[in-house]
Amino acid sequence: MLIKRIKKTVFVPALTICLFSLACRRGADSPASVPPDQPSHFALIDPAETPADIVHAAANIVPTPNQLAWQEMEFIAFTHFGMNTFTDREWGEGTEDPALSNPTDFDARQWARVLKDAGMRMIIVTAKHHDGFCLWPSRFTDHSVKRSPWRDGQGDVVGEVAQACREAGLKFGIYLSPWDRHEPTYGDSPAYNEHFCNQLRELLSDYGEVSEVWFDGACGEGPNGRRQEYDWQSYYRVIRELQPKAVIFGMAPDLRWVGTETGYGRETEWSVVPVQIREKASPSASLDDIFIPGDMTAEDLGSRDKIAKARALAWYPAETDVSIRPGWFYHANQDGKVKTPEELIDIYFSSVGRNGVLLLNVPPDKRGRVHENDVRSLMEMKRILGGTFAVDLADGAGVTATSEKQGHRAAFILDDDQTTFWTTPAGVETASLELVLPEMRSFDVVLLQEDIRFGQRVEEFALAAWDGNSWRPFAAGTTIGYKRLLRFPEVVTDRLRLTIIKSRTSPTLSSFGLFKLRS
Ligand code: FUL
Repeated sequence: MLIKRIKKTVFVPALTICLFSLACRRGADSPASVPPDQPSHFALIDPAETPADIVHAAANIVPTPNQLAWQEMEFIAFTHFGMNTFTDREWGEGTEDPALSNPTDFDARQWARVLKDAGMRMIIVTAKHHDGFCLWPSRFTDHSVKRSPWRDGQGDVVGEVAQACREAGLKFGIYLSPWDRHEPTYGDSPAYNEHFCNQLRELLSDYGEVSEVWFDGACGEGPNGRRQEYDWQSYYRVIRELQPKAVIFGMAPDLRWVGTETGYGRETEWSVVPVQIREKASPSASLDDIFIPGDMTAEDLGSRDKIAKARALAWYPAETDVSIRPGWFYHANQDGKVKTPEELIDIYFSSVGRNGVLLLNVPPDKRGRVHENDVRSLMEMKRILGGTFAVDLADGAGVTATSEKQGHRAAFILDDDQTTFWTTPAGVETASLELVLPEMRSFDVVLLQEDIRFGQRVEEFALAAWDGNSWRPFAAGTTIGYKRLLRFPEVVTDRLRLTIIKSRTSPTLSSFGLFKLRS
């Protein structure tokens, strides 16, 4: 990574650039990029706050440790598997005979091996989809693997996947559909909420560490014609109590749905966005207590215009889910429609490369194995991405950081043992970073990362290369966030410049890398 090299090769204009130690950064007199008050993952907005105050607040909202750990996984797997795999459907009715669920060669270790080899860091298994069939032997229903001939009714898909993840060093997550078309109490709101919490308790107590709990918002009519009112707050309480390191997706305040199932995030993707909260929220309430799940599918979620109208702002990053096949579940007639490596790579650049986490669904087949066609696409994707990111062409570069404030050149390069990052003094929101490469190099991918431990700040940036006579622009963008990947026609140069044109407060970067896309 470039990070390490910056430490060795940085050169700085005398008097204008300061090197700070980690201790200084975390101390009471921390540099400008650290807000004076305790950084938080959400903020209530007082109606008296000016737009400038709100921008400042937004710029200093930070991820929780759980959100940060989730973001750093970057690429994670979904495995839709269950009754629909055997009935060839996407949504079951809840009336299916459990005997139908009977994989012939179930092998969770094969799932873990393939998905890990593909570069994914976690598997989220569909413990229960909308049809209500449970892939673990729940004590609270008979509609489960207990009544399947598979392993003589002694099988436990959730348990085997959890174990395979542990062995492979993968994180493990669960999808538990609140909408349950089988469960008789569904629609009798208090009774079903209790049933759902019981199932959550089982899953979160019996299978070791769970790193993500996935809730979608689907909510159909109950069998008695009534609509189920989900008690989200009680669900969050169970999860926080039993798995304090887990993040909750979707109808919860930790992770938001990116808004499409295409795998493509927004060009401008803010992790700090307005969220809906209950009226009369007390200033001491936790976000869990006051959060109301809302529609987060709009194109613009976090611009200055949007945050100016917010009552509350939260670190609420995007998870980008998509299936490797047209359906979420396996269908033999889609064996020829597995996404190509090129399509998967385009999705990777448009999700991970746009400040999101890519949640790629790879649905095991009726054998209970990841199908050969899916394996082939995934391995080829991995080969190309692995080759691309193996060599950072910014390695060995000299780095100069400058910024303009009232005519004075000033910038900070902050350094510690784990990471090097770059920021500017208080009030300096435009700046540039110049890389001088050891020789002419050709590249067609730029990687940028903000150090999101301090928040997300950059609103606009541009890149230019020196062609011997002048600076030639070759790429530009808006948000960076945790990671931004840009592709462009090949550039050959030994000098390039990143300009932060606009940011919400001192821009703070952790990486600047250059790569050549492999074929
Ligand atoms: C949706 C569900 O209805 C789909 O079947 C699938 O599970 C997808 C990931 O979430 O809400």
